[in-house]
Amino acid sequence: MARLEQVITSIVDIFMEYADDGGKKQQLNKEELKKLFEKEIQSDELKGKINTDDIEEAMKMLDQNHDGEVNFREFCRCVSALARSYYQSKKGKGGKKGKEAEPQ
Ligand SMILES: [Ca+2]
Repeated sequence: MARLEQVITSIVDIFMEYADDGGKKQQLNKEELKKLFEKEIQSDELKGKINTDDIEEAMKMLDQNHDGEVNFREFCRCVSALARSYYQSKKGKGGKKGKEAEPQ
């Protein structure tokens, strides 16, 4: 499978695996979200972006429709936010400052 396809199917598979773990299906509750972050995010760089110690806070940020759980749409938002912040940090590190003056 091509790399991007792997990523896309992984996002879906990971969500479904943890969402169906227990409780309501197709939704991540607090315990499932915590387990997912702990097991599926290992690098310090990305770990630093999510406060896994304070899952209440993480849930509050991700739970856009305030039903107390994270649905697939909310999970995707989280993944893309992580990707964006990883991109920003990578770009900042290797990039030549001054050459690309991008408005924030
Ligand atoms: Ca929700």
